[in-house]
Amino acid sequence: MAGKEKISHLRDEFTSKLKEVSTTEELEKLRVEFIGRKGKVTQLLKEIPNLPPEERKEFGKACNVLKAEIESAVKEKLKELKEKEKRERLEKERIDVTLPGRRRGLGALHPVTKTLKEIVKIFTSMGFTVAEGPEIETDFYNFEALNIPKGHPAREMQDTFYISDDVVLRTHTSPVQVRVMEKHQPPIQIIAPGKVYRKDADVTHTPMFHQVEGLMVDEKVTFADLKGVLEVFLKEVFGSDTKVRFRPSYFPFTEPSAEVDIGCVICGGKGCKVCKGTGWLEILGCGMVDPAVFKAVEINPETYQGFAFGMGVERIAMLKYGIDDLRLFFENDLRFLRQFRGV
Ligand code: 2NM
Repeated sequence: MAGKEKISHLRDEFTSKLKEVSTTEELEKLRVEFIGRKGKVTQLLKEIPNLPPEERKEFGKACNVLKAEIESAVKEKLKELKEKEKRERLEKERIDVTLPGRRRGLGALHPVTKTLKEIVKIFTSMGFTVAEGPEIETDFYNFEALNIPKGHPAREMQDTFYISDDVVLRTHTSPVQVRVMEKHQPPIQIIAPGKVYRKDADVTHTPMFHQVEGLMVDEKVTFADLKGVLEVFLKEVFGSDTKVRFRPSYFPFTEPSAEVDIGCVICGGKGCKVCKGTGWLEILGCGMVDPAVFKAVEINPETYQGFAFGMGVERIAMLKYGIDDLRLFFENDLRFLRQFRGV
């Protein structure tokens, strides 16, 4: 084949192959195939010495023209392909900014938290202030100052977690009230909500539960004040029709002491499994602060009287929401907890 024909043949071959190229990688392969170091055009240039001398110049020139044409065609095509690839990439990465965002599922307060907050709200609306204190207490604040000396049966009754001989996990929130009375002279009107710990675990007892205790101390505070405050409280929590009764009882830190029952919220007083056929539910304990407690905190019992009360939050939450198994509060099963959204 004559030199000129070879050149035009190569040009046609390149042109038709270029049409098939659709990626930058393919284009680079094609460039190497024609004008790379061992490429077809480069190969032609190497044949120059074999040509008759008069043809060499023209043939060399034609080869260089073809090489230059290929170079510029490759450059042109590269630009085109890069733009095309960029367009495709942008299309793939496109996001619809008008799409609505993914909504976060709304959480719910735990039923114990809800109940605790409601109890606190009722008492603060009656003028009580929230007081807090340590969950790890000394024997003095948890027992001694509350008229529960060593050897007193209430110590064994309360199944205490001991950290050392003298340090315990508080078994009630009364030590908070002892600390307040020790620091402040009356008038005192506080509630102490929080976690308490007792060493028992069965179907109706957990080693940690929540309590709210209350304390009001002033001149001339009477049992009638105690009755009034607790009746208002119980009618707020369980409804204004709720029946309330006071039964004599015993606590080391109050005298006289009473337990308070409400008419059964399950059967309405007819008698059922929850109230064990009595029509009444025990809901809290209370009494007039024993003079021995006042003496321990240097408040003069001749001048001041006070009432105190205490209740378990989990028990109130169970009755309020009709929950029959205490363990549900501690399993954190979302199917249970989600039912308290918006309640
Ligand atoms: C109860 C029942 C009766 C009580 C007594 C005191 C204090 F510190 F003033 F002595 N705080 N809480 C008390 C009284 C608690 O819980 C069932």
